Amino acid sequence: MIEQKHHDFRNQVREFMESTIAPLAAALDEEQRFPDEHMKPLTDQGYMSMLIPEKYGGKPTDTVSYSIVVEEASRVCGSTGIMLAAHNSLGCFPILKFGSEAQREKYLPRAAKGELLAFGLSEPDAGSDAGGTRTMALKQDDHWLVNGSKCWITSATKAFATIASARTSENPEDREITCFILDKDWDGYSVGKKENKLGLRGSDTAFLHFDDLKAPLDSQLGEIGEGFKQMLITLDGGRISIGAMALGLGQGAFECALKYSAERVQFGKPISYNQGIQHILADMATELEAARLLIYEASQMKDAGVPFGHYSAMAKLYASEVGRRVSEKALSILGSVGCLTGEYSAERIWRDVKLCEIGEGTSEIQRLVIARKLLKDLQNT
Ligand code: COS
Repeated sequence: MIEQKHHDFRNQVREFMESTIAPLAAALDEEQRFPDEHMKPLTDQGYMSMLIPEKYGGKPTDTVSYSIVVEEASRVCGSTGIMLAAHNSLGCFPILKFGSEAQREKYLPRAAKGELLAFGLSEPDAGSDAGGTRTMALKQDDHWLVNGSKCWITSATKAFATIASARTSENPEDREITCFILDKDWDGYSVGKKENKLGLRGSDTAFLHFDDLKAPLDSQLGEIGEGFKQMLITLDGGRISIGAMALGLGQGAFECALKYSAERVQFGKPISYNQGIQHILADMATELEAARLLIYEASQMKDAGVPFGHYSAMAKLYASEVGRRVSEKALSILGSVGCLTGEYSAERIWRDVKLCEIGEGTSEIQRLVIARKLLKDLQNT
């Protein structure tokens, strides 16, 4: 159960998203265009700095409020939802949590001003097997020499820096992984071509390449060998935001189908008069509400400082599967018009939501994380 202040906050956020973000959503998808014009309004609202303390220029909020922002952004525009989720949870969080004071002072004020940060974990051969990183960073006298490539990077062409994982031992048996903050303007850092995607087409996804990139020694994030855990801890939080994104997308599809069912007349009455349609709408609403409760609970657990990794995996798993199911049902209710682009957002949502079952860990990985926790708890009883 969330507090009244969160309901009030949602109303404010919804008004902003509907007036400022929604009008461009269909065009961004159609043109595969990143919404540069949205960055200032989102920054002014504080949505680019929800996890950044005030001393670095941020407007920090609790995690329920952050989830509401990602949910409401995604309700009208999935591409904006994923950009916010990646920047806050995967870009700002690890610098705040694991960075030195100098790193926080260097990066967080820029991030709070709306300059994007990216997160480089995935590689062509290291997806679910996040520890299979092949990118190498070898320590030289006065720098790290970084070589490798990262793929599926959200905001890759826009981000001014990326938190990237790399192996720091030449011994292939050794899984020593360390994280680095790599600046876009360093020699050897380059961005591949923007991907042409099924959904979230307004979000900016590309490869990053590091070719003999000489990173200063102080680009190292935290301790040597701690990178894998840092990445997984970061994903524990990020998965709440991907759940919130799926929830917002599903909510958008549901509202579209509900409204249409009350307007569309067949056999002399709106199709919503049919019990068959009513039952589908009831299931959609119930599943969305259950997903919402899981996401807010995971958010509250994170803020309470209790272990929440298995819970964020549950929230992401459930919300992303609900988002997919709900958007598919919305298409069925809309029928042929649902398959057209333009007037109704259902087909765009159906394409956008699929990524929520893949990004930041597939549904299979979420089940693995949850099952490991269940079995570990059993062992400890
Ligand atoms: N937080 C902190 N530490 C964690 C952790 C977490 N959430 N999960 C695992 N660890 C620790 C383990 O405790 C273990 O520590 P020790 O070596 O000290 O014992 C270490 O990390 C290795 O863990 P494990 O052996 O479980 O690693 P696996 O290689 O089996 O991988 C999974 C575990 C599959 C859960 C992990 O690789 C994963 O989440 N993969 C999906 C990655 C992903 O989401 N990719 C998409 C990125 S899109 S941005």
